[in-house]
Amino acid sequence: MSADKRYYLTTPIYYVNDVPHIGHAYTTLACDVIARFKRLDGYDVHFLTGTDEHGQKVEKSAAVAGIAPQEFTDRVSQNFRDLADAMNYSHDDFIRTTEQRHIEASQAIWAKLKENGHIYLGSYAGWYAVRDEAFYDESELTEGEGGTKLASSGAEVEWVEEPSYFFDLSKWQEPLLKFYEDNPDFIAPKSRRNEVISFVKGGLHDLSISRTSFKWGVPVPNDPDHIMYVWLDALTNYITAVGYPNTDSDEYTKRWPVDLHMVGKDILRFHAVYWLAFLMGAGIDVPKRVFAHGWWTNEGQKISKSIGNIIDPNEIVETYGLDQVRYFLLREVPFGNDGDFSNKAMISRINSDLANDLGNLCQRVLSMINKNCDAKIPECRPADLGAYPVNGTLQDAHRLLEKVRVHIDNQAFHEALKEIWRVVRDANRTVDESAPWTLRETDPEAMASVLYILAEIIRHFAILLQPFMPQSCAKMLDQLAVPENARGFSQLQSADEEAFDENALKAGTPLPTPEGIFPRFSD
Ligand code: ME8
Repeated sequence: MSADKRYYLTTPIYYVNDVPHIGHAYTTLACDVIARFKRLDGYDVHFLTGTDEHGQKVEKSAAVAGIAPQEFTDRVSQNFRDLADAMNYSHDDFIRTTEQRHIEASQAIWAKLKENGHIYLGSYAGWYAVRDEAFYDESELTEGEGGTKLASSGAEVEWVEEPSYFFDLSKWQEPLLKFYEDNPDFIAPKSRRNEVISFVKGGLHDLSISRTSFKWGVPVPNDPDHIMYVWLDALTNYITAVGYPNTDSDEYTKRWPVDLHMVGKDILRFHAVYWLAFLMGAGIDVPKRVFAHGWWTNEGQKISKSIGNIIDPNEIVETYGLDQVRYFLLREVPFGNDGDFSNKAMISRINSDLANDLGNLCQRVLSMINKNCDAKIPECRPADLGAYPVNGTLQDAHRLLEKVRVHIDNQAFHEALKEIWRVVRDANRTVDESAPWTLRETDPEAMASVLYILAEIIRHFAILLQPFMPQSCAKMLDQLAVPENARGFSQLQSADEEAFDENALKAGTPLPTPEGIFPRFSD
């Protein structure tokens, strides 16, 4: 496979102290859709997710649970793997930062940074927020209740004073700014790129990258009194997973640099500033792109364990169905913006787009074929091609892949779905205009042609929508008797052909009895 047909993408690795909620499900879902899309489009994909298991926050949570940190992380990391199964994610690897391969990689990047002269020993005195696992300047703090001090994220900070190794981040301001300028698509969306640039322009301080006041982390090479700062350890997971420090290995040379780091807006700075500088310092190629998506709230409120309004993905999947949830999350909110989850919005989206538009189209076309065409794929008379309104819709369906591909490459999932739905709605309109039920009386062969064309249109939708709704599309393709090995994007017809190509549905193929795929919900 040629080098440009490879795609490596990652999710953040999630802190194991939290219960997985809709926010975590969202980021990994977005990556899952891209991974599935690229595979169907002929790419050799590597899709990585996992859990971030070191640091003070996890150590504290384990102490509260009354068990050793390793036992605690073994238990709670499983929650994230269960979520991955429940959401039907297709990741190729699930990394845990407590694994030996990762400890070795983290120590290796540290040694490289040290060897290249970017690490020095000093002592840290300043503010630290355990919740964010981040250091803050006095100027960034506000006064909280009872005289506490709060970081800009709302997390409480504590004063930390201890010996620490530092990374010479202050020296990277100019190289970083030059990199952002030379690579305008590195940070997306644009508004977030501007935020990062102004942060870096504001000046960078050297970064404390080791701690001595607790133990739960990767030991610093040759100085085991120190453990590595959890973010340096965590970010390194992205190269651990492709075999670092074995940079000559096939896996590493094939996969790195990564094509896309998908993150939430809360952790963009760590990826687009610190990670970039660490990699540059270690002489490692840098990522091609970082996309920072927006934040979900629940019925207008911030999602938080303390408020008790966490949306459990398992519960909404149970209520609405897995593919319905997958569709809603990526269709409802322009990817990159913040979004609000509400049951009302979910029901309205499912009913209008899935039940009324796509579901109804499939149901009416497949039932007509079942009743009037002996439950077999009908024949399309060449003379009828171009003669009925459904033909225009067929041409539009042929053009969809090209358009949708661009949106997926821009991580514009909502645009990709909108593009497909324009044609889905059009298909419902042109069935009415082509009126196969009237043709049944006047010209049954023309009715067969119209139904064949509609079945071909549905085949295109079902193949294209697989990344978003894998199970439902599999049902749609089963109902059209499309073999499992004929469901890739290479089976879609390209726009410039006049007649049907060899991948089109074969007349005479027997079809199963149609079944509804997207039930309506009462509002
Ligand atoms: O930050 N809306 O882990 P984390 C949308 N371990 N996305 C949300 C969300 C919400 N309300 N809440 C969480 C960490 N997320 C580090 C990452 S990476 C080397 C280390 C998603 O468990 C979003 O992707 O706090 C966010 O960036 C991530 O969960 C934070 O997960």
